[in-house]
Amino acid sequence: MNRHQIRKGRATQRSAKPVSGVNANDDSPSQSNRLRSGLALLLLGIAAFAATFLIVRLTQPSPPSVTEGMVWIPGGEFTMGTDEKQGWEEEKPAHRVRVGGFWMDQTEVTNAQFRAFVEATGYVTTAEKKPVWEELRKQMPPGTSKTPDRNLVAGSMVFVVPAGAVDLKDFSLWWKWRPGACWKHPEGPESTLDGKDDHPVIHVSWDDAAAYAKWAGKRLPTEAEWEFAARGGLDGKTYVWGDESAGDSGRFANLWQGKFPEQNTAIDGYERTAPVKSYPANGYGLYDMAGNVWEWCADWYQRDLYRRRAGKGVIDDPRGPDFGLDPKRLFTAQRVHKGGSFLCNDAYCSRYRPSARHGCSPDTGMSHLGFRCVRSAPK
Ligand SMILES: [Ca+2]
Ligand SMILES: [Cu+2]
Repeated sequence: MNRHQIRKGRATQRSAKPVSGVNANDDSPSQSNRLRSGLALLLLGIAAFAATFLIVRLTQPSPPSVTEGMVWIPGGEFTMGTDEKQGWEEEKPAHRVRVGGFWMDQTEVTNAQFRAFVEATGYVTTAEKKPVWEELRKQMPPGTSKTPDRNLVAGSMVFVVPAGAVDLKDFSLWWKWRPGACWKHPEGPESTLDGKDDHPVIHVSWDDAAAYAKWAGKRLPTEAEWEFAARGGLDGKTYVWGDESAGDSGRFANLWQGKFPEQNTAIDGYERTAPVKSYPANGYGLYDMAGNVWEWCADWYQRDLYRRRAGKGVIDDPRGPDFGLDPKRLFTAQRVHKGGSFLCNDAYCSRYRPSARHGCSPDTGMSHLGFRCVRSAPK
């Protein structure tokens, strides 16, 4: 889905259906003068540390030190995609891929982290800008008539719980274009981030995520890096924690319990986003690699990519295709996102598995879509 299909849907709404120690192990010296000189050294040390700390603080602006809140992902060979029954067509077939080591954010980028970026740079996100018709038009079939100006308003896609049971084939029944929705106002203009500093930032487009990453001295992960990291060293498992289905247990991740999309029992404690680190980390110490929010990857999305990789042996550090192409949406180039969200459940999409993948136009923001960053190993 993209901003524009929705807007196009609005335009024709009346006629058709819209759309992240030090070990103090020194024993006490037996003589008091040793103790005194030791104490003096310690105080000196503290003073020197404080001075250095201040200098660093004052001379280095906002971006945090590059590996703060990150973990080292060792890299290696793994099985990407899946042949399992739960897998969707675009996840098949399973194939062998090798990635090099890299640093990865332990958590999804939070509202507090994103705010630091916006305050330091004055960055304005895609969802806060009035859409430009000339840009939208490139994503539509030739000859599409102009979207009325009244529909060209800043906003984003918000998940809205429908009043009752709905046709699961029609996502426009629970995804609503909401003018004024953006990262600061996740449910619409009246909503705020109060109490949500440690929740993942949402309503960020791919462009917004890439801009944040650049500012932080990082980059978005490739799809292969993301999936390798998500698996946490468990090769060929269905879930990031192993083989046990999450079901309605609410134990493993922030997912959907109850009947999607009209009834959310939130047994896991959260109806929408959850603070990062609310659920157990995977084998590499990464949190929320399943559920909570989808995460943008660097790659362009092509639905049939894995079929074209089949039989080609181990693929080395793939960077994705040169352009995005989904045969079902010919005019909309898409970027990959991974990991599923708080909306995922087995009955509807089951896309909280590490092999699951999805595409979205780079200018789209949604209330279940965020990101995290990686950093290449120093050469
Ligand atoms: Ca939940
Ligand atoms: Cu899902």
